[in-house]
Amino acid sequence: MSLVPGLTMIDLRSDTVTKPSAGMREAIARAEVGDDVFGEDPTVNRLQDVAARLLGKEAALFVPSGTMANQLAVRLHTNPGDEMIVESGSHVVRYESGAAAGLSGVQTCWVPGIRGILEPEQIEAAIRPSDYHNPPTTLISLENTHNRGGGSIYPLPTILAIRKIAEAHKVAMHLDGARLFNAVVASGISAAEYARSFETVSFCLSKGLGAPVGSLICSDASRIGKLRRLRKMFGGGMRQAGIIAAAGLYALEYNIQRLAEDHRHAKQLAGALVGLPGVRITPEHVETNIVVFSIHETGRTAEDVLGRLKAEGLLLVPFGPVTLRAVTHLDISNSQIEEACAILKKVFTT
Ligand code: TLP
Repeated sequence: MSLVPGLTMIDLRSDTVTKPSAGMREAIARAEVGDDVFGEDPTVNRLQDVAARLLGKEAALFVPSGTMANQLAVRLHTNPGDEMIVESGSHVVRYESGAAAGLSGVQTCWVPGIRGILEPEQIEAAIRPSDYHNPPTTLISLENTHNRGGGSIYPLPTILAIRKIAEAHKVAMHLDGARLFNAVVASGISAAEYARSFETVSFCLSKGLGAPVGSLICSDASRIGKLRRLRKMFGGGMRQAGIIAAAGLYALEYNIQRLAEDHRHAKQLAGALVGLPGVRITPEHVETNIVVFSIHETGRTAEDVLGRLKAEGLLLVPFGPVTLRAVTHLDISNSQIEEACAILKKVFTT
């Protein structure tokens, strides 16, 4: 439905805007349900089994959001007064309302990466020496793909090197894999291979995979048992959640491989942006479905440009005063991408 009368908006604000397809809605309608707080929802149980198997972990827990999955992991791995190492642009500290401090009493050590990726030496330097003046470093949280990094993929060798350091210092690792399957499809590396280096891994069903709600956190059975109790504490215990879990199962069956199409669309957008007056973008940096670009040299503000794009029928979001983000997803067709490219060209050349 258009936000501007007479215009059908092309919504590239986020891959969270996707709506359940007809097939997914049918799966939702057919879902068998039970009370999941009693562990009796067969569809939730099936989704958790499928997710655990995909990630090569013993067990998984269905939670309402990516934010809750991350924050449950923070709570699980840390005690109040501990420190966790994060990349400065990571979702867990930038977009989760201060939850690590608010819900777990954790101090965060922000390390700036390149397009969201940290080098092993940076992690090693950030781990606090054991001394009672220091907060104990008990968690390293990485993000793959990295949202503010422009959908960048964490190189597997870097993850493996970070894992060695974490083991040497007995520090746990959590992966915010909200868009892990974008990394899987683009790199050809399996989810289980990525997941092996982490005690806990979360991924979202409600982004590029197209489900309306839900994320999973995967780990060993003992940690999942503890997380189940913490989920209850955080208010995330759901009852007949099979209704939404059915959408998740559908998403995992039908919507993983098609992410390649979103990646192709993102590259097409990046290609159209290259060379537009005042726009800065490095197309080779567009690895998955997120396109981040600077409009600094246009002399216009993000707000101004976003208004002009909206008037032409294209929605993006600001990622800073002079930075914009576009995210491709399964509700966007080839012709809408072509139209989006034409709108960008018009707005930046007139
Ligand atoms: N990201 C949203 C916004 O919150 C910024 C978006 O539009 O991209 N981890 C990562 C890497 C995310 O990008 C997001 C959502 C989350 C976690 C949180 O997921 P939800 O929205 O389900 O809490």
